Amino acid sequence: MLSILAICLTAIFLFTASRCDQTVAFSQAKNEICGDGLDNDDNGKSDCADNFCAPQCLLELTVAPTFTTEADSQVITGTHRRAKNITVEISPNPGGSGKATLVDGETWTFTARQLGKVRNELTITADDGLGQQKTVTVYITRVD
Ligand SMILES: [Ca+2]
Repeated sequence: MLSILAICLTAIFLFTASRCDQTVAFSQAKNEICGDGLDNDDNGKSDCADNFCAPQCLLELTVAPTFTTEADSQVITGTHRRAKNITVEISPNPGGSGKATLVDGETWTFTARQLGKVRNELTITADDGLGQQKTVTVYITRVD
């Protein structure tokens, strides 16, 4: 009776040992690296097109506060982050609306022309080319 029990324990030990010898492979999760131009996590989207990069890819737009003028034109400047295009719509619109010039990676400039002696509303819109837009509205009043 004792020898039968020993055989059973050996069988149990062998079964357990064979499970411990199994190799289990874990694949390491890949994260998107924002700004390298590659789809690092293989979800079909790279950099700012990938939601993983959303915090680093927020579009920002600021306007410097200089909005009273004694001439018919006013240079407006500001800063941006990630803007590919900035447009300025002026109402009323005697001098025309247009695109701001992106001076470098962080600043922009626009010259508003033929400002009438009225309160001019400027709607400044930045676009990142990936579907994000940010708009700031400012006013210029010509006082001469
Ligand atoms: Ca990706």
